Amino acid sequence: MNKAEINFPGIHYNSNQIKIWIYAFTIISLSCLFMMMTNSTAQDSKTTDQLSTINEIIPRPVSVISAHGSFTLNPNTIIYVVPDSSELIRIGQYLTSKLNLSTGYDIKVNPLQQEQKNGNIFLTLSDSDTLLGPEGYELKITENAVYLSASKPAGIFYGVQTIRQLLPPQIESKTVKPGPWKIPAGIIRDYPRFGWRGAMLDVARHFFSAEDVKQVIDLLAYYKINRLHLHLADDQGWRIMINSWPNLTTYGGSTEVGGGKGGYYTQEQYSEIVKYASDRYIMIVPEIDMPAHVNAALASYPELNCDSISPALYNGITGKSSKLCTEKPVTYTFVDDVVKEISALTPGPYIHIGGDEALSMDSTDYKMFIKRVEAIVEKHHKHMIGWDEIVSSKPDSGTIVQHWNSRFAKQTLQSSLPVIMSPASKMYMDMKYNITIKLGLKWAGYINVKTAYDWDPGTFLSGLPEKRIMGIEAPLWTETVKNINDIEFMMFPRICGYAELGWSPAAIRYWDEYRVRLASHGPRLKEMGVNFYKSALVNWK
Ligand code: TNX
Repeated sequence: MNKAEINFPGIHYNSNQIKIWIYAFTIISLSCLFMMMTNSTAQDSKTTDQLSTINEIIPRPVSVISAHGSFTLNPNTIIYVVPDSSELIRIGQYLTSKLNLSTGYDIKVNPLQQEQKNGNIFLTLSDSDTLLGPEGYELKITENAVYLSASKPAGIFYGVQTIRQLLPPQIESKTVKPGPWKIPAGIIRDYPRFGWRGAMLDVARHFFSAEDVKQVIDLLAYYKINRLHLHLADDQGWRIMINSWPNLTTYGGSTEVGGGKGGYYTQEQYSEIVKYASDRYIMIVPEIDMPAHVNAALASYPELNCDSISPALYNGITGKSSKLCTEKPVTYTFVDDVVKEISALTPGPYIHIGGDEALSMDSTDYKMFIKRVEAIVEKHHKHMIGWDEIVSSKPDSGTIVQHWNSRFAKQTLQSSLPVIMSPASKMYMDMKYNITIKLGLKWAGYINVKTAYDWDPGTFLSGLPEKRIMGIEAPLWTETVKNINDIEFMMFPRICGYAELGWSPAAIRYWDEYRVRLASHGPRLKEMGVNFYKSALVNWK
């Protein structure tokens, strides 16, 4: 039999036919193999994408391009800073302070040297990319290195938060964990929608220590929030030492809702908070509420009362109809002293004077008072901020209005002032998540995690042009909130959503996608020891 012939019973092939069969067989097997490979690559990349932290960042970055592979932190990783300014070194050290605890490595911050081996992180300030703006950053991650660049240090700081979120959740552990410490490869370009991304903490109804406030600041920074408004005085307590009026704190700060011992910040402690916040690119905005919400001041100084008789300290939960005596000159000396001392302690350009709910005051008196206070704030080179009500006094163009109550929407719309959006029905973190929650109030409605997230501050007040919106701020009033555990429970996870409303473009925000990303932050918040509300609207990991 010819070698090149195969004979099956009834079938004969010559050598050419055999070649054609082998050829066809090879082509078919190769394409099958190729199809299997591409199919599995597609599936692999789908699974890695789904698992990859690159799709878990909150607030959602403007643009994310993921690539194959990942960078791995190792004991020899160095963080190089360019230029080696003290500010960049500080940000680098902030990052190492987070990384070294959980990795157990001793990662150091160095100025850039000539030759670097693979495995390092580069923090670089550069003017070349003007599109990123003052808070934006670009992050390139390859298998060999991490390159973070920005035009301002704030951008580097926000990029560092993204790096933390790209690492596994255990990176937030305070004790050494095994790793591996992988950062998925890709390119992220990112910058905020609004310049004002705030939270507010009421330290007057219940007092919280400087340590508690710092804990809140650390958590806000993780989500790229850049303002912390402190509500420093109300009926139930005055919380910041004013050297020229010391009884405000020593007496007026000596209680809180429920009759606890209250407390106050010394000027040194306040300055420490300001510095701690500013190192995390958060501006402190101090508020002294007036002409109403002032029982603590009236109780501390009889002369601030029209009848020169001080009321008792107040530790109830509901509002009191307290008001400053607008006819007395001493009232304006008082306001001037307070604004002067707080302005001197506050590097930020804003003083919040409240101005809300002066229900027991004649409206002509109210408007006159607010205008006089505005002049005092301006004299001390600050811009005044006030709640909706101040609009009736026709403030100057440098003044800012904080929108809280829909009753005043029309008035606020009709002014031409810049607006900070804090609509109570969406953003009041003292509102209960739902009917089952013990903490909190409900006058503005229940605010579950979806209600808090699924709206757009840009279109909420129809007719308000986006250029008038400075940004957003989520207030936490503390009539029912007693300690840091309560603060965390009411803030988290709603604040994660507010952070995203403030940062991410409206066009890339969807509740159904967000809730999956939020679920992946459960383990992170747990590692950080945050007492967050495990909303049933989210399938927590
Ligand atoms: C309204 S918002 C207030 C606060 C209360 C809060 C409770 C605003 C300007 N005034 O004094 O603490 O409601 O939700």
